[in-house]
Amino acid sequence: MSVIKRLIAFVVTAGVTVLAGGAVALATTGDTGQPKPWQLGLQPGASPVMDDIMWFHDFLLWIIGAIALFVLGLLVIVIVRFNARANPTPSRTTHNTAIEIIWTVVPVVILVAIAVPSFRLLFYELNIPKADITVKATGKQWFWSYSYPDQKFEFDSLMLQDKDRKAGQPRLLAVDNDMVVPVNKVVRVLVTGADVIHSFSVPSFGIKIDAIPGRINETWFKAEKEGVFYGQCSQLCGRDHAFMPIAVHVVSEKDYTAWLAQAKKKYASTDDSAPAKTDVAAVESK
Ligand SMILES: [Cu+2]
Repeated sequence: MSVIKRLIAFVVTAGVTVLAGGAVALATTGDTGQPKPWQLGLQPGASPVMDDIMWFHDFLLWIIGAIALFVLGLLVIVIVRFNARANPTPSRTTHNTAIEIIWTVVPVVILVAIAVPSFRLLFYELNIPKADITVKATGKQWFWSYSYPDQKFEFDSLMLQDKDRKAGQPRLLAVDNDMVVPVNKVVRVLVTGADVIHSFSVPSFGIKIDAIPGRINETWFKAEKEGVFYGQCSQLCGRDHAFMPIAVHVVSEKDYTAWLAQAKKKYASTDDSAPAKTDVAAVESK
């Protein structure tokens, strides 16, 4: 019996050590807004939704870890105590009511414990709070267009080619025209596709939603930090699927107002029904 106790103690200690190590690694994943080499865990969050997603992820990791270790412990016990040499005449027992009740009730309790925060998170993501600004993102082969319906302008956002990148702009992620939003404001994002299905995804904000032609999907985020946050089209959409990144530049309220004034001049179209200017040549020249 003491062998088993020692085994269980070892398994539990090893498990706690590994999980604690994982938690530390998760907490120290460095820069925001983009993935980094040797990154472990999720990209650091910059919105309340992503904070909750990360909490839920870590919560699940503990449960999964505990279950895996428990099953491993049982397997080790079986291997050590009930092999043919250690246990030459096996028991003929086939039923044990108490154990059968336990292995039915305990998984149900675990699933309910997971379901409650899971649904809470789902509703938090889906119930869009009163929006401060609205941006419509349209996925096109192969770039994004952002329109600010309240301001009546729209512009295209194309990936920067290597020759055009400035220092600090990440390869395959930086774009010519960032989507600009103010910090600490609820941004409602309307998402649609102009040709095929794309997907609008920004990991730091915890958002990923399909851009479907003929339909408008909506999601929201509230960026809590200033900076540039990158994402990518996350639905296979054709040849240049990998080259239509998303860059969201979160700025202060003051800078946002300044940007709006300048953007209105730069992108304004006198005719609302006119299609947005599309830089097809830049896409094709890749
Ligand atoms: Cu796409």
